Amino acid sequence: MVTNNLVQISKDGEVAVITVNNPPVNALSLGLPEGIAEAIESIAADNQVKTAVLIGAGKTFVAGADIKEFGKITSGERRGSELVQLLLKMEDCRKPLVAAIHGTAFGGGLELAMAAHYRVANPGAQVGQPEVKLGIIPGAGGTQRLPRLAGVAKAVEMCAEGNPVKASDALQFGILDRLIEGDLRAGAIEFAHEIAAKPALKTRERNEKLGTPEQNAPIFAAARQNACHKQRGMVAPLAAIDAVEAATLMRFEQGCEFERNRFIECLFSEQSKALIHVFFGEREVAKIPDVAKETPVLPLAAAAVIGAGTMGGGIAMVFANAGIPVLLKEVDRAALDRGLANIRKNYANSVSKGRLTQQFVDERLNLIQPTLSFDGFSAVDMVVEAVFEGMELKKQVFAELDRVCKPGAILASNTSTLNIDEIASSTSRPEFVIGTHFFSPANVMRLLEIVRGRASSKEVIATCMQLSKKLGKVGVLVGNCMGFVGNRMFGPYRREAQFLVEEGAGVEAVDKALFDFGMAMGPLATGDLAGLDVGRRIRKEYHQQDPNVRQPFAEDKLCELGRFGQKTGAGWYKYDEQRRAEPDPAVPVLLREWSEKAGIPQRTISSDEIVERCIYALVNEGARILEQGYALRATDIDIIFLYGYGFPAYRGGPMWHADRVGLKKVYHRVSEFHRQFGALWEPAPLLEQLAVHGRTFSDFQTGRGVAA
Ligand code: 3H9
Repeated sequence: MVTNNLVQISKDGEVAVITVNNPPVNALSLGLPEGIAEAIESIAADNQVKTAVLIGAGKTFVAGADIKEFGKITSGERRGSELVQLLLKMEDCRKPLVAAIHGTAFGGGLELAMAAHYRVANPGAQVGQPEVKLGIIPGAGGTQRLPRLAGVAKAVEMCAEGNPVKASDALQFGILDRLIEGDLRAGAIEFAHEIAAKPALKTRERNEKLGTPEQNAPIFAAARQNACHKQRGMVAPLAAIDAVEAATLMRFEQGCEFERNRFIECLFSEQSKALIHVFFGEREVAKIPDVAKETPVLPLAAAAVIGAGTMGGGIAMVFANAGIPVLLKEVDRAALDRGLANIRKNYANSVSKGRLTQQFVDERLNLIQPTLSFDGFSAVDMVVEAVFEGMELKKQVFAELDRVCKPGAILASNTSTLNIDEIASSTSRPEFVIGTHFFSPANVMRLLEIVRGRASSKEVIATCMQLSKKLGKVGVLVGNCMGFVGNRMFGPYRREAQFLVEEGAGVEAVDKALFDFGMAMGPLATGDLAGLDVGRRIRKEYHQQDPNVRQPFAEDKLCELGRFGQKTGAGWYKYDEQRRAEPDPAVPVLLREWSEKAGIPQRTISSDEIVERCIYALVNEGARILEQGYALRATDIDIIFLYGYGFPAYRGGPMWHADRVGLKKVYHRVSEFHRQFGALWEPAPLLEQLAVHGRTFSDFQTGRGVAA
């Protein structure tokens, strides 16, 4: 029996099985709630049916509302309350309904399951209310039913933080009634027989876990504090907490209305639009126009890393964490021992913070095999080179790898600045050479820039894109230009931060303005963290000092005083032994002196100008990169900045942010800065063109592949 093409009903004796079938994730697209509602009506009217099981076809139960259809709600085309009505109908059904969950019951999917009278799941399933990650809150009673099943504290945590919960935990919290090993459908039918004669419990009438105001007050206070700290600047987590609080203070219907109003407010917000862009963007970056989905990937069962410094050690941990055995090579025993000690220290920190278990760490450490020679390299499928940043040294390493590695092994460089084609030229197999630019700390940062050399083969690209997922990273393919995408854009951003303090802005004022904008850290504090000497080395190696173009000098001068940042206890700030920053009164005095000598007039600079100068410097360079084809899409640049540089996700990334501000306005400000500050601010031709034609970066998709 079929209700519509998305929902089917079959029967197993007295148990009806309602199967939802909307691949790939059974999202609640238009027609699906309606189909389930029809199915409920038909089983209610069928005298032979005593109970029903609701189950998903394919790899998952229901992963939520169809995010692509939110636009229909904001445009007024759809009310979006079909689901709310369906859930009431399900709860009111006199015949007990059992939701049978595999894969994920997320968002509207969990809301659907909670409106059933019972829930069973297989042990690998996960449940969650991840809406806040999309800048919204549950909109179909999730904040009202979840506290009734799981209690207030758990519901607040799940709705405000949005993280998934394993089936075994969900059982313990009362969200699930039973775990089913083996065949879920059969187990759910058996369960349905068992409960057939029991009452059909309505979740909305189960008030015993809602607590008292005295019990709940500290829970909500702690949740709000946590949200302000961990989800700084985001509106949805606080709205989700308000909505769960409403569940404890109001009748169910009123609570639902409260939730609905907050849901709609959030759905219309800029933050939600930005976060939905990020959700699809994260998936879009995996799509490379000239590398088909079917491109064969190379086997990747064993790897090697050259260099056990901070980056090399971190990269070895990343492979080990993904269960891939990895050789870690250094040139001398002392360096190798130092590298291993750092890895152990990093793991020990994670254990002490409760993020990893000792057993996990022991298993991972066993996968990292230290070595001083190339023995064993002939057996690995991929090598990542992470030696000191110098072309001659890298070429020597790659020539050696070419000699010792088997044909077909991928030779990757972790360079952050050097030309991949030149590195590849030292091998006889440039098609197997590629850049894999990890971000520090490699075991934490989610970005992996995959740098396409002129000769990198499609199989090698496809393998590295797939590998990024396996390693828990977001891989973004970029072209081979100086600094690739991220660092090439970050340069002008940090340059402006320096110019601003040279013109009279305070160090803390610059960092605070960008922190308040939402950046994880201010640009000057970031310099201290990375080491001011690192930037100086790169500037020395690559920048032809054109006397007609203004260059920042403050960081070079700080370096001359031995102030390299956190590692020397002083840079833009001074640091105590725990590397806690404190403003250093010596710095403004030095800055005034240097600026006076350089003849730079001092003035008061607003926080708006600070943000515009730094962020539009990013955007202008991003426009050049996009036009030159070094990034595939504006979205790719956005994802790079979110996962590699601490750009706030709720602003969608620099290019999305510029689109929302309006490219006309951005172009206008960039042109003003050009007149005021000179050549470095020349507007990118693409920015000008899009602004003049009233278009956006999102409209502009090169679709021609990344330039090699
Ligand atoms: C909500 O429910 C609001 C409610 O309170 C009710 C309001 C009234 N919609 O991630 P994958 C696509 S808000 C549309 O690569 P995986 C995805 O874009 C929603 N499309 O697979 C991709 O498309 P493509 C709350 C969706 O196995 C394809 O499916 N729910 C949706 O790595 C495969 O996805 C969520 O936030 C969707 N809801 O991971 C859950 N979900 O192939 C969001 C996925 O064209 N989804 N797609 O690129 C997820 O977390 C993951 O997709 C999931 C599967 C874990 C389910």
